[in-house]
Amino acid sequence: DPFEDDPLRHSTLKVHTERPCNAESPVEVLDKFITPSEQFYVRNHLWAPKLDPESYRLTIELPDGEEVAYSLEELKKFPQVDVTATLQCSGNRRKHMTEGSRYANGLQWGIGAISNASFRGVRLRDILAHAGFDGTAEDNAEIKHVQFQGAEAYGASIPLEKALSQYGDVLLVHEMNGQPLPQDHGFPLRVLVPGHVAARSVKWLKRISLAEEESQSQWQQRDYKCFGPNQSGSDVDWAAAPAIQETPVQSAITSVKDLPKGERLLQVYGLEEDSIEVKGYAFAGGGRRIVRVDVSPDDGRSWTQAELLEDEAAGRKRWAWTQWKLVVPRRLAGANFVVKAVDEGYNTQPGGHEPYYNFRGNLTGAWHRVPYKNRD
Ligand code: MTE
Ligand code: MO
Repeated sequence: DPFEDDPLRHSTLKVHTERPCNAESPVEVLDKFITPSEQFYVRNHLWAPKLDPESYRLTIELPDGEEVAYSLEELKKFPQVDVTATLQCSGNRRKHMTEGSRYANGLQWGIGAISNASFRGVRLRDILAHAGFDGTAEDNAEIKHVQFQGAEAYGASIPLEKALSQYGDVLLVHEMNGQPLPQDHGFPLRVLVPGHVAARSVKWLKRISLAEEESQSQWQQRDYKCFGPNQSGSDVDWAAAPAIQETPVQSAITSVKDLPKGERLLQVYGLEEDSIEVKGYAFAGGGRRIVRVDVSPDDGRSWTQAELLEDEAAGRKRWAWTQWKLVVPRRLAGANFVVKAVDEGYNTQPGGHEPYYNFRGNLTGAWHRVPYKNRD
């Protein structure tokens, strides 16, 4: 039984499948800036390897085939870097694409295949330089990708440019929220590729290779790609679409609640009236900041701007989600609340799912609608 060493999981995780473990963060923690590690979503394609930190070795394969191996102790001697980053599965909100359009293949995730944590580790570029791979992406024109191999069979790759960038913050992490990485999140070492789809942040990292080609794994070559709304798995040229790396703008409503007397809205309208508090998250890939969150209390007829909550995020770019909040008078509420966010490139989200339907249900990002009453 390959799953016999899988860890116990927190009872509040919303489990989609147990073997392999695929579980969402519970909605109660999605409106906290830092997700507690035991409630961080889990996305495993296979089992969760139980690795011995003493005998653990990371192997780096250089372009000429030479291999350099590092123990955990050796890796921890490099400068330690903290990065606060959101990981989002490519399938986050796939359920909404299915509901808003047609069935999209894969786990029917709600809004919880996303979480945010502080990570500590060493810069990949430092380790590569130490292993003998120095210089810029331009200096190494024939090498285009950094491939990562996990201890089970999972593999993925990222462009060399991201790996070597001073501003890329690609880390080999051994701590999450101030503790050693939990087993489900890649103990003893995982890659953190902030701003990219979480599929590239390979857990239980065993091997790094510098190559001309992307990873040949199905997770690089097939699963995490998007096609047109009319295309299906039987008629696409897989090689024609690029593997997902940076991700588009995302936002979701995590709660809509009537405020109790005493916390109702006073200041804006001059009198106390029944009010509703709406909260949620917004996130953009590529290190792009969220600059605005628009919320509609009436299905998109009228809009108002949510307050973007303050936080402390480490990193050379904005790798973390932004939490937001809004209080609106109840008299403005229609059947549904709606949210959409805008990033610093003025990118925003599509109004509906149909034009963005893709048969794999990747990168669902249409406006998130939540009924005011009867919310599940
Ligand atoms: N790494 C390995 N070795 N095995 C995996 O199954 N899943 C990937 C990525 N890295 C995976 C992996 C996917 S698709 C996602 S969304 C993230 O890990 C999930 O990370 P998490 O479980 O820490 O939230
Ligand atoms: Mo994922």
